[in-house]
Amino acid sequence: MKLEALEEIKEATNSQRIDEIRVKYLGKKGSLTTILRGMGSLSPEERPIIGKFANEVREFIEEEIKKALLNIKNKERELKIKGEYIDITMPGKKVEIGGIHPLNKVLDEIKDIFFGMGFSIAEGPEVELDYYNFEALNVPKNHPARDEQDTFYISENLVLRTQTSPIQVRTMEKTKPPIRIIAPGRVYRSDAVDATHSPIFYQIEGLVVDKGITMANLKGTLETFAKRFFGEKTRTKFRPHHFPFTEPSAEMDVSCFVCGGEGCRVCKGSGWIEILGCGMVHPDVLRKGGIDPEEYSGFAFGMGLDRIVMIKYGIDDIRLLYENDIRFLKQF
Ligand code: 2NL
Repeated sequence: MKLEALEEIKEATNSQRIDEIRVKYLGKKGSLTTILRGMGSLSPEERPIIGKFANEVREFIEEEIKKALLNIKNKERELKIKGEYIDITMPGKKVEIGGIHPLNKVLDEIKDIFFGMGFSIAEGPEVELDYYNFEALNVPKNHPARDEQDTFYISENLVLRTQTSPIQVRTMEKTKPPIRIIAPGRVYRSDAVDATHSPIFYQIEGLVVDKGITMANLKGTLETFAKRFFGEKTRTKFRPHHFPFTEPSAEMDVSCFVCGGEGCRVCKGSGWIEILGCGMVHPDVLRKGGIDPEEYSGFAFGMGLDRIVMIKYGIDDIRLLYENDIRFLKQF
């Protein structure tokens, strides 16, 4: 039995097996225990001899089990350490860092240019009262501009803003001139998606109100912006236009920053690129903003950020700005 137990202990490779062996020989129903129990039937002469021998066997098996367990524990520890081994000479995992989206990159540039001219940023809600989006901007309920803009209506008096002008109306209500703000933000129109239209896009508007503001201030400010953004050689051209909220109104073109005005693919051969609309704030709009047009005057402008980004980088499809395709975004 001694040899049989020894053999089994030697073959055991884990502590669970050792436990089984212990139960088999030394447990309550184990073989050695059975022998010790049977001692009652032995003669008084045999008893001490067999007893002594059985005890020796028990001690021997216990000792072997102890040794085997120690051995197994050491092996298990070794294996565990091997499994947790770290090769500190291996190159690290590369951490992918995101970039600034081209819309935000260009927005940051434009903000910086206007910060440099003393403007600050104003913000407002994207879900806007019909009053601030249309009514206060000289666009009454039956005005054709409301069809043109094909607005998303939340309810009769609540819309997704179609421009960021409502921010400026709210600013006029809250603050006394001088006002010098730009109002960037997301705007909405119920347009079908194609290469040049998206129902969600971005606008940057600006508003200046003070005593004695004239068209000269408008031109100076927007020319400075054009030169800082497209390059010092850029020339500007103001064409008469119409907006319900400004009078007079104009659109500003910049000389093509690619060909310098010669005519190329970017400017479609004309040498000029249209980049924004502007004008002197209509007296009725000032009045609705709580500002007396007899005392103050102002100019305002608005541009589509998406359009500017597309012109600047030569992007021919607006959808690229909203699909979040890494292969596209990586380039900026
Ligand atoms: C365009 C033209 C424009 C304005 C926006 C404005 C705002 C107030 C008062 C008067 Cl509160 N005007 N904004 C003025 C002229 C043009 O946007 O083509 N945007 C993409």
